[in-house]
Amino acid sequence: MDEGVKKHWREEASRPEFYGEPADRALTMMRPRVYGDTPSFLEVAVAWEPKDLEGADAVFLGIPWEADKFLSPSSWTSFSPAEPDPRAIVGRGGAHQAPEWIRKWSMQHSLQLAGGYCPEVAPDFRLSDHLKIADYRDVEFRASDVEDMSHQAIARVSEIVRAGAVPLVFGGDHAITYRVVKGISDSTEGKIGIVHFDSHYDLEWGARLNAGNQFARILDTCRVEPENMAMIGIRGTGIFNSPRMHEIARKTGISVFTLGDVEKLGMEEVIRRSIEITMRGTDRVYITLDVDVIEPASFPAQKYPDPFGLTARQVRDGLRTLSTETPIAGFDMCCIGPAYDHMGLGLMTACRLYHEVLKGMAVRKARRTR
Ligand SMILES: [Mn+2]
Repeated sequence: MDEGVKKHWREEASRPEFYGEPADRALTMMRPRVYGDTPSFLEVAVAWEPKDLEGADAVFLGIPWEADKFLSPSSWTSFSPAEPDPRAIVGRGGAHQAPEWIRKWSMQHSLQLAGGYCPEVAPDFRLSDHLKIADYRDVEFRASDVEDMSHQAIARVSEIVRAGAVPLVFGGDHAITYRVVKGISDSTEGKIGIVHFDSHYDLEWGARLNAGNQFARILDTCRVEPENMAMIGIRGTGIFNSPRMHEIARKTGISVFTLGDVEKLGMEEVIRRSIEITMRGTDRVYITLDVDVIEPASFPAQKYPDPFGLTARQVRDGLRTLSTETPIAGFDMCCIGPAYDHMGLGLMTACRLYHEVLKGMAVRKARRTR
């Protein structure tokens, strides 16, 4: 190694700025916490009230809601506070624990140290140079009260949207998607398209809100048309899919890309078509990701695992293109079961997928302002 370079390196490394922020601040205990010892996502600034959202581009929000808990492989209950059973086979619980654990695993990407440095985008690209990001903590609600949770979640999402920011949400089970889209739809103008990554159609119909009928609610009460909706990764032999659900998708005009379609066409082409579908006559695209669409070997933290899913890399590529090429209305990831993870594998991947959406938004903004 050149002696001059070596000397420069040694001197640079001794400066606090080498890590992006003064080291004494970065290493202090006074780092952002949303509750207890739980850091904010990526240790971004915590928003305590609506005025803290001013000027933000992206705002994280947790909705730690889970209903329909399973008590054993053969029985389940609605709105029970039961804790997840690590031995559960059919019914795995604990999606309400995901917001806390995603935030904890996000510390390894903390913006406090390197500002969200992304050398794969450009040698000098940092998230914090392009986006103002905040964490608006978790929605609070009366335990097991789905209506109270709905009202609280819709209100918090509306505050984020009215501040001009994009809500990036930690579920919860898939019921939370209705509240996020409703909050966006109620506080903005224009139509919204939806990209839905899932192994399940989730096309149930029912008066009581749950994690399988959220899209019927969305299509019925939000500014979203079935023709602007694309489902990606539908597969499997699970109990939640049926030929009749496929028929409903076809009749309403929802576009379905099964796992077989993705394998045949490639993710790039599926995303290209999904952008066409979801942006036709709309202003923005909402993305919802049920993690059971991903191969469970690389994402064990799942409530409804099924082998041979999409690879985490395919999902990453899809999120990357969607967030870079379209104006995102919002994003949520749901049905994560931290109790079933292995050495943080799934939670780490979840963090990176949120990171990917932020990166896409930052690249898009940098392009616009250049
Ligand atoms: Mn699913």
